[in-house]
Amino acid sequence: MVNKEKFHIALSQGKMNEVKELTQEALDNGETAEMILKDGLIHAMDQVGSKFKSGEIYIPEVLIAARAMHAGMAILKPILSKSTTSSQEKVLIGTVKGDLHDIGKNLVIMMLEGGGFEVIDLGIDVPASKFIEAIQTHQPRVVGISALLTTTMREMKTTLEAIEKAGLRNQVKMIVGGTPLTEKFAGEIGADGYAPDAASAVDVVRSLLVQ
Ligand code: B1M
Repeated sequence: MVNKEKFHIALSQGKMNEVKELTQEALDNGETAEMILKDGLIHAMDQVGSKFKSGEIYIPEVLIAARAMHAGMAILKPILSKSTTSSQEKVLIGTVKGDLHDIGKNLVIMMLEGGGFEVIDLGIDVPASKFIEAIQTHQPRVVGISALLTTTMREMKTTLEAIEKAGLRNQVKMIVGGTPLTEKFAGEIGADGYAPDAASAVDVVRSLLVQ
C-alpha cells in the first residue's frame, strides 16, 4: 500500500528528493504508477490545497509542494507515457489565459501520450490567439483546454468563440477539464467533451475521434 502520510509530509515540506525516493520505493514495492499518483502524490497535493484554502499555508509553500509533485511525476512519466499503440493522432493542449496551474494538464499529457497520442503542449496562460495559431500550424484533431480557477473558466468560452470566429471550429473537437468545471459547464460553453481526471481524458478523446 502507498504510504499516504509519508507522501504528505515530504510533499508538503517540498522535499523533492524524498518525494522522488518515496515514488521509486513504491514502484519497487510493486505499486502501480496510477496508485502512486492517486494515493501518494494527488492525495498529498489535495491536503496542501485544503490548508491553502483555510489560510494555514501560503503561496510559497504551495509552490514548493508543486515542485516536489513535479519531481515525483517525473519518475512516473516514463511509465504513464509508455505507449504500446501509436494512433498518430495529434492533440493540442494548454492551460487557458490567466491561469498558471499546470500539474493536472501535465498529467493529462502523460496519460494521452501513454494512450498513443502525439501531444503538443502550449503550456500555461495561453491566449486564444496562440491556440488558433497552433491549430493552423499543427492541424490537430483534438484541442484540450485546462482551467483551475473559477475566474479563468470563463476564458475557455472566449477561446472557443475565437476558434469558431477563425473558422477552425469544425476542424477540431474541443475537450475541457480542471477542478472547477462540470459536464454541464462544458456543454454550456459549447465544448465537445469534458473529463474530470487525466485517465478519463484519454477515454473522452478516443470517443470524440470516433464521432
Ligand atoms: Co492555486 N488555486 N492559485 N496554485 N492551487 C487552487 C486551484 C485552489 C482551488 C486552492 C484553494 O483555494 N483551495 C484555488 C482556486 C479557487 C477557485 O478558483 N475556486 C487556487 C487559487 C485561489 C490560486 C491563486 C489565485 C492564489 C493567489 O494568488 N491568491 C493563484 C492563481 C495563479 C494563476 O493561475 N493566475 C494560485 C497559484 C497557485 C500556484 C502557482 C502556487 C500553484 C500552481 C503550480 C503549478 O501548477 N505549477 C497552485 C496550486 C498547486 C494549487 C492547488 C493546491 C493544487 C492544484 C493541483 O495541481 N492539483 C489547488 C488546490 C487543489 O486543487 N486541491 C489550487 C493536483 C492536480 C493533479 O489536479 O489540477 O485538478 P488538477 O487536475 C486534475 C483534474 O482537474 C483534471 O485532470 C487532472 C488529473 O487528474 N484536469 C483535466 C485538469 N486539466 C484538465 C484538462 C482536461 C481534462 C482533465 O482536458 C483538456
